[in-house]
Amino acid sequence: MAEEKDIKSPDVTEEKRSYEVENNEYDASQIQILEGLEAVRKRPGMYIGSTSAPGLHHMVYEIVDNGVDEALAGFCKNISVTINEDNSITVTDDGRGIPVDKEKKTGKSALEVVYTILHAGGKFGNGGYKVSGGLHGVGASVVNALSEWLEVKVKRDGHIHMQRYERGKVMYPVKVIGDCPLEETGTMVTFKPDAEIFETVVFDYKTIKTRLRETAFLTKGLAIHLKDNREPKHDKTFHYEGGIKEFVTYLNQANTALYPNVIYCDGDYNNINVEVAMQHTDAFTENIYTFVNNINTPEGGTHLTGFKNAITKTINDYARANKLLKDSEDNLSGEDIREGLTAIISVKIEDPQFEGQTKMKLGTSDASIAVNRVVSEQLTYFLEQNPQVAKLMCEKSILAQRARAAARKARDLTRRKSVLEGAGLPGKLADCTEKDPTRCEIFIVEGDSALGPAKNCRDIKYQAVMPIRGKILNVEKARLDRIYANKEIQGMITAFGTGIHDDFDISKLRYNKIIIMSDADVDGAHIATLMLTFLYRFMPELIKQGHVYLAQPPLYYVRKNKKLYYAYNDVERDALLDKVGNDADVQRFKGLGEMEDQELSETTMDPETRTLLRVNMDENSKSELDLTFTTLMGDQVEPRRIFIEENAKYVQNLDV
Ligand code: 0RA
Repeated sequence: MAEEKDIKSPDVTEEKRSYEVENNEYDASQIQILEGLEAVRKRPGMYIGSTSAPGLHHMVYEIVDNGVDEALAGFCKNISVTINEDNSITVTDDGRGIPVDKEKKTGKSALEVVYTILHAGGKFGNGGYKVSGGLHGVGASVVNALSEWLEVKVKRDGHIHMQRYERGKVMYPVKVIGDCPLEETGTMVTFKPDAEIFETVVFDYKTIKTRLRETAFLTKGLAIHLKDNREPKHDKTFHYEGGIKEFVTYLNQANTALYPNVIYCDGDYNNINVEVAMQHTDAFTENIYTFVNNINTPEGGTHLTGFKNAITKTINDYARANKLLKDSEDNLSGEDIREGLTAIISVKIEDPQFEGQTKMKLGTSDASIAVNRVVSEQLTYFLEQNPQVAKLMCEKSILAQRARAAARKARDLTRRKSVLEGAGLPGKLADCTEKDPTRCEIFIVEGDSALGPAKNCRDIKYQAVMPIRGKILNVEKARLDRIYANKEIQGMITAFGTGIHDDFDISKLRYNKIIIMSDADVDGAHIATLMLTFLYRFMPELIKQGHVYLAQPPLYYVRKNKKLYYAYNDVERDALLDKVGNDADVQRFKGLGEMEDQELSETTMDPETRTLLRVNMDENSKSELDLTFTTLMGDQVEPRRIFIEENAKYVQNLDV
C-alpha cells in the first residue's frame, strides 16, 4: 500500500500505553479467540456456504456489506472495491471508521475485537439496520479467519490505525501508523483468501460486478467503485440516486414497458421501512425480487405476501369501481395482475426473522402488514392520479385472465388425454428400456435427420431420444395458453414426467440427465437457447438441481497418417494442427445428421468418451439471469445487439 511510505513511523511508547493490558487476561481471551477462528477454518462451509467460487466471492460481499451498513446508518457515501493483481481484495469506505478505543473487559481495541471474535460485528449499537442477518451474515472475523493475511487501516480521530492478521492470528496490537486530517475518516481492508481453504482463489470480475451493481441499486445515493487491476483491467462506478426505481428500469431495458412510469411506494410502519418499485412490460413472466436489509430473499416471505395481497386487492377494487371489470365477471387473480410485472420489494427491519429450508425466507409477520399498508395506500393514490396507466394495467390483467382460462382448458385436455391413453408417452419418443430414472438420460435432438443416427448409436438400455421439430416456441413471447397448446412442448412435458408450473414435481422426473443435442452452428445454438429458455422459465428446478446438459458435438475432424482426431472449437483445431503438422486433412462437420454412427457415438453420446456441459445457475444474481433471457429472447432489438457485441468474443465454435 503506497500511502504507507510517507507516513511517519509509529510512536512506540504511546502505542504501549494505550494498548497495554493485564497479561494473563489477554492470554486467556486470546486462546478462546483462536479456538473460535479455528472452528471457522475447520468448517468454512458452515460460515460462508462453500469453499468453491461462491464462497470465495462471499468473502468480498461480507466486507462490502459492513461498509453498506455504515452507508445505511447515514455516514458513508463511497465504497471502493479493488481486485488487486495478486487476487487480494481491497475494500475502502469513507464511513466513521471502525472504533479503535479499547474495550474495558479485554483491554483490546474494538477494531481487534471486530476482526477476531466471531459474531462481534453486530454488537455495536450502530443505530441503523444491520445488513448482516441472513444465514451468512457472519462478518469480518470469518473473512479474517479464512484469509492468508488481512490488513485493516482505520482513519479516525486524526490518526491512521492499523492491524495485521495472518490466518486470523493477530500480528501486533493495533498501532498508529500516521496522522490524517481530523475530518478524514474511514476504513480500508485488504485481504487475501487462503489457498489452503478455497478450491479457487481467483476472483471473477463479472460476478463481483453484478453483485455490487445490485447493492448500489438497493442503497440509493451510495457510490460503489469497482476496479480490477488484473488483465484485462476494468474500472466502473455504480451510483443510483433513484435506487430501486432505477433497478426496475434496468431490468426492463430489454422489454417494452406498458406505461412510462415506474411506480414507487415507500414508508415506515412499526419500525419497518418499506420501499417498492414496480412496472409492467408487455412480457408474460413475472419478475419480483425481494430483499431484507439488502439481503436477497429468493424464497420470498411475509414482505412478498404483503405486496401480492396489496396489489391484488387494490387493482381489483379499482377495476370494479371504474367498471373495467363487470359485476358479473370474476375477480382478477394475483397471477393475472402480475403477468409481465417487474418489481423490487426492499424492507429494512431491525431484527429480521428468517425461516424456510435455507433461512432465506422472511418470517417477520409485521413485514406483511407494513408492505401491504404502504403499497395499498400509495398504489390506490397512483391509480387515481394516472387513469390511463390504471386502464392499461387492468386491460392487460383481463387479457391474462382470459388466456389463463384457455390454458386451463388446454392443460385439462392434455391431462385427460394422458389418463385415457395410459402412460401417454409421446409417439416420437424413442424411450430407453431401463426403468430406474436415476440411470436414464434423454437426448433432445433437432429434426428427424439427426434422429436416425442418434437412435442407431445410443445405448437403448439407458439412453432415450426425442426429436423436436425445428425451432420450438419462444416461451418468452407467448402466453400460457399457446405454450400448453404447443405440440413440441407438450411432448417434452410428458416425456420428462415432471409437469410444469403449479403441477411441477421433480420426484416424477423420468431421466437423470436431459441433454440438449443440437448442431454446432447458429441454428443449433438458437434451438439450444429456445430449449434453455423453456426449461429456465417452466422447470427451473431441473437446472438448479443439475439435470440439464448441452451435448458438445465436435466442429472439425483432423486426419493424419490414418489417425483421426476431433476438435471441438477453432482453438483446439489449431492446437491439434500444431501437434500433428499443418499438412493434416481438416474437415468441418456439417451437422449431427451427417455424422457416421460411430463418430456421433464417440464424440457426443457415449458416456465413456463424450464431453457434456452441465447447465447451472447462480441464484445470487437471479435478476441478472432473468435480464439475460429477456435480452436474448424478448422483443427489444437494440439491447440484444449490444449483448451480442459484448459477448461475441466468448463464442468460438459457432459457424457465423
Ligand atoms: C460501529 C460504530 C462506529 C463505526 C462502525 C461501527 C463502523 C463499522 C465499519 C465496518 C466497515 N466500515 C465501518 N465503518 C464504521 C462508530 C461509532 C461512532 O463513531 O460514534
